[in-house]
Amino acid sequence: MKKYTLIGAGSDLGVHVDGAKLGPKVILDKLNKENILLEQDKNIKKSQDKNDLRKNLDELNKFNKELYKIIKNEDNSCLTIGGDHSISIASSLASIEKHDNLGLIWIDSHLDYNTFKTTITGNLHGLPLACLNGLNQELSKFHEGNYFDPRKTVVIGYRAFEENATQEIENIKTMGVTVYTTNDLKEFGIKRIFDEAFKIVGNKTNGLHVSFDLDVIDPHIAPGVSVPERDGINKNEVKEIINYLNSKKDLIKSFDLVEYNPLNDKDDKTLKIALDIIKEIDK
Ligand SMILES: [Mn+2]
Repeated sequence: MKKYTLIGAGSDLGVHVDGAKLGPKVILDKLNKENILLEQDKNIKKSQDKNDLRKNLDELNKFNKELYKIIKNEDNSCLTIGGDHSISIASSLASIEKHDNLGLIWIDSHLDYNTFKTTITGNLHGLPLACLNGLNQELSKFHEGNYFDPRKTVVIGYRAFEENATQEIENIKTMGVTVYTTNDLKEFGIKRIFDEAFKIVGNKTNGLHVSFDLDVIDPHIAPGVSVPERDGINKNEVKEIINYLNSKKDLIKSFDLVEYNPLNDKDDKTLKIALDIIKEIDK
């Protein structure tokens, strides 16, 4: 079975809530496996300015540039543990640099498809997926190669409808990304939705990058995230998704597990789920 190189990406520079930067170390300490841990500079004071629509952009770029270098130089497939979702800019672009023409499956309750023009908060973890399709390149100056083709990019688990997301939805529709909602998963089942997703990303591809944001899970089950969204998927559905992904292991060139925030967790519920997912994926 394929083993991943475990990379901890301890940054919460992309989000106003603190804590996700602590996640990777907590997880990696429990796993007790060889790993590489990158942590954000402890002296950084995150931007608190409400009018700042590029919060911590320089600091984030510096962190991601370093992460990108580490993953690009790693021969093995990488399992990158976040950190907020902005770390996936580095992990997935490093992966497409190594493998070219990859597809992308983004499992998340949010679209992460804002641009610098449409973000109302300036929290940059709301922008990474748009960046991976070639928008927001100020977030990826360290990368000179190809971006992910939007027609081979799929979001699964979206449900943050109550947010002011009109512009974001407009962005993602215009680009031609396929989006499946949490309701789609509940109505049609994991297998059917993932079969379709793999058809979209998988044909004539060198493989794909999978990015799993823990906030796709219901906050009653996994409260330890920075921006929880109610009515998420349950434990069995998580299990079914991981089993499905394991059945396609050869196609998956790199994997992220992001947004674990130990400061918001209750009784280590989210930590246990994160550890289970990693143990299943990396066995
Ligand atoms: Mn996300």
